[in-house]
Formats: sequence, C-alpha cells, structure tokens
Amino acid sequence: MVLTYRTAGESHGPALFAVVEGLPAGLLLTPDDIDADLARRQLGYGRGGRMKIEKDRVQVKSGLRHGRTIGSPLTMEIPNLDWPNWAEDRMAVWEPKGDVEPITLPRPGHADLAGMLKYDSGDLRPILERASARETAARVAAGGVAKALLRRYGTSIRSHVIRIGPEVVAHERADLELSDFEGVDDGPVRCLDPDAAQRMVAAIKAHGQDHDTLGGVFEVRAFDVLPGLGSHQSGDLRLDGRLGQALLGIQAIKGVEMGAGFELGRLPGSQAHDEIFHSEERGYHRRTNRSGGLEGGMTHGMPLVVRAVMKPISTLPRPLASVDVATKQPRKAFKERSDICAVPAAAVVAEAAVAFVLAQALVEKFGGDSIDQLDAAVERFRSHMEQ
Ligand code: EPS
Repeated sequence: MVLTYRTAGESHGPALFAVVEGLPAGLLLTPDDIDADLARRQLGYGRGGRMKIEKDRVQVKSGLRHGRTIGSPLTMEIPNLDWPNWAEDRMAVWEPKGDVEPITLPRPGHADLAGMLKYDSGDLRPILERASARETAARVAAGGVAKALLRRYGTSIRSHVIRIGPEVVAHERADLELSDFEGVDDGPVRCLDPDAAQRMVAAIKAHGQDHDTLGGVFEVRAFDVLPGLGSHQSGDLRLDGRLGQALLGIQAIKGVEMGAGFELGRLPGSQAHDEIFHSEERGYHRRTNRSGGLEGGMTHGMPLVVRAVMKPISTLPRPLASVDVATKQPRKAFKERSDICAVPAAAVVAEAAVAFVLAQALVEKFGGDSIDQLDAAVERFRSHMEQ
C-alpha cells in the first residue's frame, strides 16, 4: 500500500481535513502527536489577527480505535473557529441570505488572477479560500502522523529560521545536531541565533509599520534517518526530487536546496563531496555532509538537510497595482486581514512535508500491513546493514 494524504477545506469554511491512507495497522498515536505541531504552527512574531481566533486541535473521524490505527483511511478534522463569522454570507455553504459582492481586484503574487481565469470565476473568493496557507494546518496534521511513524524507528525532525528579509543568522552551521535545537520553539521567530532573532523581530515590526510584508529562509533537518530510502533507479523515485516537490508545494515557497545546495555550484569537485571512511565501531561514515544526507536520490544515514525560501506574503496592507477584472481599469489590489511574516510557521509546515516524504519512502521500502510486519522488516534490514 502506498502511503498518501489529501487535504480539503477552505480558509474561512467550516473546517480543514486531512485523509491519510496506507498507514500500517497498529500504530499508536496520541492527540499530542498532532496537536503539538498544530500549536507550533500558529506561533511566530508577525502573524496577524486570525491566529488570536484559531486554536487548532485535531478531531479524528476515522481510522483509529483505542489510539491505534486500524489500517483504514485516517480522517482528521480541524475546525475553523472563524467560520461562524463567515457562515451567513461570504462563505455560506448553501445559497446566502443576501447578496455577496464579488471581489475583483487580484493581488500580484497570489493565486487570484491565474485562478480566476482558469476556473472561470468572476470572484476571487473561491480561489483565495483554497490557495490560503490556512490549508497548511491540515498538512501539519498529516505530518504529525508521519513523524509518529518515523519516531518509532528513531528519526527526529527539526527546523529553524535562517533569514527573515534583510536579517540573517551570523554563522550558518553545517554541523548542527539534534541537541542544538533545544528551545528553538521558545524564541519569537524560531531562530537559533538570539541576536539575529532580535534583528528579525525588529525587521518584521518595521515592515509591518510600513504596511509591508517579509519572507525568509528556513532549514529542516532529519536526524537518524534510515539509510536506503528513495532510489536512483528513476527520476521520480529520487528522494531529492520528492522532497523538492513536497516543499515547493507549500504556499509561497519559491526555492529549495539540499545540503550545500547552490553553494555547490561555486566549489570544485575536491571540496564539494563527502569522503568515505570505514572503522570497526562506526562502519561507513563521513566527516562532512555537503550532500545533505542524500546521494543518488537515496538516504545514506547522515542527517537530511534541506533549506527553502518563502517569498513575502502577497496580501500587502499597502496594496500593489492591479486591474479590476470586472472593468479592466487600473485599481489597487484587494487587501484583507493577513500576516506580516509567516516564515517561522512555514518551517513547521516544511517539517511536516519532509516527514511525510520520509514516512512514504519508509513504507514503500519496508511494506507490511501491520506495524509488527513493518518493525520486523526494518529490524531485518538493520541487521543486514550491520554485517
Ligand atoms: C492567509 C491569510 C490570513 C492568515 C492565513 C493565511 O488569514 P485571514 O485572511 O483569515 O486573516 O492568517 O493563515 C491562517 C489562517 C493559518 O492558519 O495559517 C492567506 O491568505 O494565505
């Protein structure tokens, strides 16, 4: 069975949903496996008024019995607490009571214009509701389940913010370990460099006062990843490509790097690769990790390291030039309540994306309909690798 998920739900509709299919039966889950990440996703300096309304918590509607998966599709619902404010008119599911004015001023950078043209909509609302990054709450729920599965085999996933707008960490550390991430969620922007964090907060504040928005760069690391996930046999099986798709599929993500990434274009071959060593105690090992844990599209046991860039949020409080699609006359773009910066939240979403790709590759490699069958296959592989 292939492990997959699908989300549903509109930003100001009744709820968001994630349906995860292909989970082995017998996996133990707790509400906190999902809710802890949902809460982390809501944090970060620079978020707007909506986060004061929402208190994201999952309600499981199928696929679990007594806290264990039963092999059927797992359906998770996250209610939108803002829904009652939209239910009567703008996002009424059925015919609204009164007239609802269409929104006709597309925001540059948003899905608005391309979506309106593609879906023959004279109104932005149905496009923006699904394009909204509110949907990432459902992805984080699916990622929480994937993380619980990976944790069983020792894998942990962490993230941190490297840049927000003009402000960047003083030194990028290639050798960050799991313990270095302790407390990262306690900071205002999930940055490991406290001085840079202060500068980032100041930049968000200044840009907010100037009615502007900011993007940034974050990194996700997965520690103690099983080797041999993904495959060099075909392009679509390479894990680099699958991670790229998952990360670029997150709203506002415009670039992804694996390991040393774009820096590799500057280095000669002698400095770009990770030399191979072997010892009795450590087996095969490397002293560097420029590959970011991937060679030939396969994990090789070093930490997985991916970075991504998020563009600034396209709902600008001081809107950019646009065109009224009803009249074709120049107008300023539509504006509504939004965030100034959501990079710290995007890093949590990216953890979920990475977790799901790794969990999918794990299930693909080791198979099994129950968690005991999966455990046994992983154990056999581990003993085989030790020989
Ligand atoms: C978003 C606009 C804002 C954000 C939203 C994403 O929502 P609203 O228009 O209701 O103020 O808060 O993000 C979330 C609600 C969330 O949970 O992340 C957008 O247009 O993408």
